Amino acid sequence: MSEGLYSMESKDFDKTLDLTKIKPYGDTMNDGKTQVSFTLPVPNGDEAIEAAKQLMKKMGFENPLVVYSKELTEGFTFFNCYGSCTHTVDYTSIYVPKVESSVMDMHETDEFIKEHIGRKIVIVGASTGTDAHTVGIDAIMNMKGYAGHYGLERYEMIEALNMGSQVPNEEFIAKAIEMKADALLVSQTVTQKDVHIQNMTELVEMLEAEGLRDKVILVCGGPRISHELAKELGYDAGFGMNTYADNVASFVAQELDKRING
Ligand code: B12
Repeated sequence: MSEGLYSMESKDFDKTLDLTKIKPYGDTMNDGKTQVSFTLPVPNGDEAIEAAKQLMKKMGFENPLVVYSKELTEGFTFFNCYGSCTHTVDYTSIYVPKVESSVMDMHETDEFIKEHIGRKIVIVGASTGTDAHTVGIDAIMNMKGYAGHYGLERYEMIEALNMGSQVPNEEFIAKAIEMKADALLVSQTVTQKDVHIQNMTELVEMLEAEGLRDKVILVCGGPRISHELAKELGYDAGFGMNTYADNVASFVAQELDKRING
């Protein structure tokens, strides 16, 4: 067997992993190989492909390659491109604020609530404002749950009400008052033009005006929500993708315990 090719390659491979300067990995360490896709508002053709390549260079990609281009509708072309990223990131200096609670399963949370709170916790949730996406809040609240994790409605020690989608902030607050909610769960999926920021901020302002903000645990979630953003907007916690009811229930139970029992 000819060993030439293989031995050459392994000798030439860059295997240096420097966590202070990481970049995308394609075939070998530090090659920076990245796939990027975008649409330009021009008809497909040689000029469009050249424009896409020039844009890739401006984005910091060396050797840009357009591997696919297709006119989506008249005057708009979609591109799939490859290139080598020239930028790096210092992984060792990264800090991501996260919700500080230990995650318990449903039974552990129910036991925790019995022991520390001594009554059912009332939780009201909704996809608020103009947002019509229900699957996220359903995943957290519906009895049957999501990906093998039961939702809040299944918890023995949680009284959960899922108000569904497109719930105006006024209605959401009115229901919270009526049910004497301990915690409010807001789901926001559409983030176009930052509509979620406006809507989430409005809720905080309305709760403050009603003198309710400190009386409830305010939690938000959605695919583009982070704990950091949630805190910035005046929420107690924020959860993003791959959240389960376990994460939320554990946080709410432990936070309520802190507030009631110190
Ligand atoms: C299904 C869907 C719809 C359905 C929704 C049906 C329904 N009953 O929900 C319909 C067709 C109605 C729809 C409409 C629209 N949609 Co839509 N939709 C989707 C789609 C395909 C899936 C979303 C979903 O169900 N995900 C599955 C759930 C389980 O994931 P999740 O929501 O992220 O939830 C998890 C976490 O985020 C978190 N979580 C979510 N909420 C909460 C809340 C709390 C309190 C906590 C703790 C955690 C939590 O936990 C969940 C479980 O882990 C996505 C694309 C995609 N593949 O994601 C687009 C998408 C979300 N839609 C999009 C858009 C633009 C729209 C429309 C504006 C389209 C239009 N021009 O009309 C409209 C908006 C209508 C409106 N007024 O809101 C964009 C949003 C872009 C953006 N960032 O703003 C997406 C990303 C598609 C895209 N790539 O463009 N959509």
